[in-house]
Formats: sequence, structure tokens, C-alpha cells
Amino acid sequence: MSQDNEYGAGQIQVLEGLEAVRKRPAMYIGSTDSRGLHHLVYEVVDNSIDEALAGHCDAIEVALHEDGSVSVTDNGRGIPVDTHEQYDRPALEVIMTVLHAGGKFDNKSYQVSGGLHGVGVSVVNALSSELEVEVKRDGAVWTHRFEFGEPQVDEFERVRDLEPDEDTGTTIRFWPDDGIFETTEFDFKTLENRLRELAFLNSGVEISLADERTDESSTFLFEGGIREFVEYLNETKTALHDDIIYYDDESEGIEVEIAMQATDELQGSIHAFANNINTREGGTHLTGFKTALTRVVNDYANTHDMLDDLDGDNLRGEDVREGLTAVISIKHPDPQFEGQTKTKLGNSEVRGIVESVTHQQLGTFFEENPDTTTAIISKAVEAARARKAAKQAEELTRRKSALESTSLPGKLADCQSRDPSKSELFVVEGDSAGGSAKQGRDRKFQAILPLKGKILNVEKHRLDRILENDEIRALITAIGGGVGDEFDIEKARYQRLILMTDADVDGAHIRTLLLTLLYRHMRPLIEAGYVYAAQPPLYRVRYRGNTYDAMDEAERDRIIEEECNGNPTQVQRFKGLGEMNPDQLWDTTMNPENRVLKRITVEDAAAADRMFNILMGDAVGPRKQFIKDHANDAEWVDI
Ligand code: 0RA
Repeated sequence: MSQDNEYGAGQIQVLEGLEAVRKRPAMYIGSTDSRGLHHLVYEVVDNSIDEALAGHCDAIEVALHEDGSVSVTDNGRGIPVDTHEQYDRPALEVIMTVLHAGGKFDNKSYQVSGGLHGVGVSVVNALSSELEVEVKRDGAVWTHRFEFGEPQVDEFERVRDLEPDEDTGTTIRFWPDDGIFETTEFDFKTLENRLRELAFLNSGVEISLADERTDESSTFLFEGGIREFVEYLNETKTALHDDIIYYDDESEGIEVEIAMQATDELQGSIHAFANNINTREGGTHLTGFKTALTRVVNDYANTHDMLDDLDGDNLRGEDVREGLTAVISIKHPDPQFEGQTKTKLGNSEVRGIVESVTHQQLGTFFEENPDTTTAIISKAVEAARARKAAKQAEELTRRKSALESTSLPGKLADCQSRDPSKSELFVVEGDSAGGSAKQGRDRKFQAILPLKGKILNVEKHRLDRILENDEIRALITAIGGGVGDEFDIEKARYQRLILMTDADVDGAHIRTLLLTLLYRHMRPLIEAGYVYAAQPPLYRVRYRGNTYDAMDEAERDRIIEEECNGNPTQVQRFKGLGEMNPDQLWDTTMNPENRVLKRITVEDAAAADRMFNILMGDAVGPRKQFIKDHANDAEWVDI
């Protein structure tokens, strides 16, 4: 590369662009925590998926290397290596260094561009201490290398000729910059979940993940696409009909694909995607689907006299969706994402398109498949009947007055603060730990609610039944925002809800029950990041008048080695929270100065949904397997 290129206007522009990314990384990838880190991989994979959507690639391999780098290899056309006219530099270099250059480069073949942030690989490059590209195209293998986004002079190289039978493609390998990211450790399970989802959403593309650190690996290839996604989501549930209902359509350049199957569950689970992005906040595609679904079901039920038991009432959307598992996937040339987390599809034309394709195609399916349709509608009628019965018994009024009343539960030791942003509620397992927590706390801002034994398994019961459980009512009343559809996060009395359970199997079970309750009936609390798990230490080591607490065995051993020269005077194992005296509990687990809290996130609604079904549902086999698989996995309750 010549000096001119080095310091030309184009190069200065590039450096400024990369500098902007490094200065405000969160603006481009959302955050610099573990989530942001994993985003880097998704961003690179998205480019390969785009290549697959354009019809040029059917295999993508992700590898986690022992040196902390990740590589993504695809068998697409390869990033162009010829000279980019406008920049007078290798196109490869432009794509890797100019913000947003990747997609714009060849707009026609890039009809649909995925990626939540849609920022392009140049952002990954800017946030990597090192990045290597290998391209196979134009009859040769080419490599290039970058550091902190900057092309390394003279390292753009034509390495060798391609073998006659050798495939074209691209490999991008990068080392995330540890000066930018809070953590640079990739998590196999997190990547596996997203890659599985991408494989479901892009049928026929084989996506594999290999972890060279542990030799774990997974390969996903679903010829059935989102039909297989629905099958997977329903693996642990009882379906009401054998077939997976599926239809698709393309109009105005917008592709629509929908798959669904009804189950005997009380909970419905509809997952909507736009350009492979999980639109958790919903949007026009979801609204269009719901509207048409309710209408088609009511049309059929009415013409077939199936609503006699409902005194002429129609089915409500919620009745029809009870126990329904559905996946909606649309691909749009220019998606507009809105909402708090930019995961709500805003394009208004999509609503009518999804509505009309659902109306037509689902209507036809119903007419042609009366047995399946009857199974679905009978379930909806049952749901409607239960809903009406509950109302008749004035359950709803009772719920309102009982749960929104100002009288707080007797077991609650409330805090003095009335400012939710400063108040925390510790939900504590057992009366004895509850007692210690009450004595040890800072009553100014810390409230304690002891819960006795196990709460009701909320997965198994409708809301009216759940609300009969005293422990659950105490929790709901203490939080103060109501429950279910009526839950109002603005009314929550605490913006930290800290689950404090023992570090043993029972404790994990109780925490899972509590999380299920929160996930199903007060989900906004989790979405807002208000829910935490306390992390009480497991060991206390004493040496020469000092005490050290350890969260696990590894930390205990490190302390003994490094702090106590190999000989502690005493090692205490905390068997449970109840064993700690109030001071110890305050010191180790409650004092904001010392404690470690783990924030609970809805990282992947589909995965969490599946976990709750496995853990809480009827099928025993998958549950045992799941617990076995995750026995040593500290992350498994981290929904
Ligand atoms: C721009 C243009 C073309 C392909 C690509 C980018 C491309 C980028 C990535 C990133 C990862 N894998 C990729 N594969 C392809 C098309 C060039 C042509 O017309 O051949």
C-alpha cells in the first residue's frame, strides 16, 4: 500500500469512523458486557447468513479457539478482494473498515440484512485487538490482518491458487479487545442457543459451533425450518394434534412464514421474528397474526355451531392462544425496529400482509383439516368457559381487592424508604434465614419477606388457582404491582427484588419456582432488570485475625494458597443461609458494599420457555436429562 493511501482523505475518514466506535461502543453494539461481546459473533454470523439468504452459502462454522478468539467460516462467494473504485483500496479493506459498507456494497444481492444493530463487520473489527480474514475467491486464497480496526500495511496478501475443487468462502477470526469489554470469555450455551435459532429460521443452512476449549460441539441443520422450531418448542409438551400447521407467502418483497401447533398447556408461546431478530416486544407482524387467528377461529366455530356453551359469545384472542405454540418469521427489505430495546417491528404495511395471508391460508387449512381444527377450537372453548366461570365466581373482583389492597402481608418486614428506586425486597427461603435477614438488614432501604418451604408450581395452574396460595399472595402484595395482564411495573414498591435461597438443590428449586412465577406473571420485572439472585458465599476462611469469604471451592483454594500461605487457621462451610448469624448475613450477602448479586435476564425467551416447561412440566424424562446436563452449570437458572 502506498503512502498516499495511508494518509489520504479516505483513510482519515476510516480512522475517524473506527475511533467513534471505540469511543462509544455501546452505541453500536448495545453494551460492553457479556451480551455485547456475544453480539460481535452474531454480527459476523449475520453477514454469512445474508450470503446464505442471497443463495450463495449453505454452511457456516463458528469455532471458539483456545487463545480466546472466535472464527466464523462460510462457503459463500467470499468478500470481494478487487479494488474498490471509490476508495481506491481493496474492497475487503473497505468492508472491514468503513461503517455500514458491508451491506450497501452490493445492495441487490443483499435484499435482506439481518443483525439487530445491523452495524456491519467493521464494528467488530474496530472492537477487536486483532482480526484476520481469509477469503477464497477469484481463483485464489487471500488474507488480510487488522489491529484495533486498522489494516496492517502490506498484510493484504494473495497466498496461493485455489485448488480446482476448492470451495469459495470467507473466514473471519477476531480477538475481542479486552480494553473495551468487561469480559472476553465466550459462553458456549449462549452461542449455541442463538445459532440453533438461526438454523431454525434459515432452513437448509447448516450452522455448527465447535468449542476447542472443551471439545464440545453442535451442528444444526433443519430442512423443515420453523416447523421444526415448533416441534422443538413442543418437545416436552402434549400436542393436541399431530400435524404442525405451516404456511408461507411473499408479497411486496416481504416474506412471511408461520408455523404452529396447539398443546394442552395453559400458557401460550408465540415467538415472532423479523429478519432473524427475535422481536420480543412484538410489533405489526404479531398483531396481524393475532387479529386474523382470532377471526378465523371464530368464523369456523360459528359456522360449525361450536360456541353453544358460551351463550353466543365469541372466543377471545386469549382463549384461542391458550396453549398455542407458534413461530412467526418475516423477512423485510427495510425493517423498522422500535420500542425500548428496539425489538418491536414497526412497519405498518406488515400488519395487513400477515393478517391477510393468515386469514386466507389458515382458513383454507381449517376447512381441509376438520379434526385438527376441532381439537384447537375445543381447547379454546374450554379456556373461554374457565374464564367465564372464574369471572362469575367473582374471582376477578376478589383478586383485585385482595392483591391491590393497601394492607401488606404480616410476614413482610418492610423498609422505611418509599422510593422504589432505592428500595430492595429480599425474598428469603425459610423462617430462620428470614429472622437473620431481618436482624442483619439496613431497615432504611431493605425489606425482608420470608417464604416458607416451596411455593406452588405455577406452571400447572391457571391464575385463579395460583392466587389462592398464601406465599404467592404475600409476594404479590409485597411487590404491589398486581399480577398477570394487569401487572403494572410503575406500581412496584421495589426496584430490586433479591431472591435469597440456599446454595443447594432445594434452594435452586425454590429459586426456579420463584423465577417461573415472575417470568409467567410479572415478566416486566425481569425485563426491567429488577430481579436478582443473591450469591451467599459457601466458605469462610480465617487466618491470623482476617476472614475471607469464598463463593466456591476454587476461590476457597485460591484464598488458602494466596492469602494464608497454604495454612488457614479455620475453614467454615456455610451449609445454608440459616446458619449464618445476622452480622455474617449482612456482611457477606446483603451489604451493598461487599455482596455479589447476579442479575436475572430474559436472555432468550424461547430458551427460557423451554427450560420452564422441562423443569416444571409433566414430562419426567426430559426433566431428568436436563437437570443431569446442567447439574454443574451455574448459569442454568439465569433465564
Ligand atoms: C460484499 C459483496 C459480496 C459479498 C460479501 C460482501 C460477503 C461478505 C461476507 C462476510 C462474511 N461472509 C461474507 N460473504 C460475502 C458479493 C460479491 C460478489 O458479487 O461476488
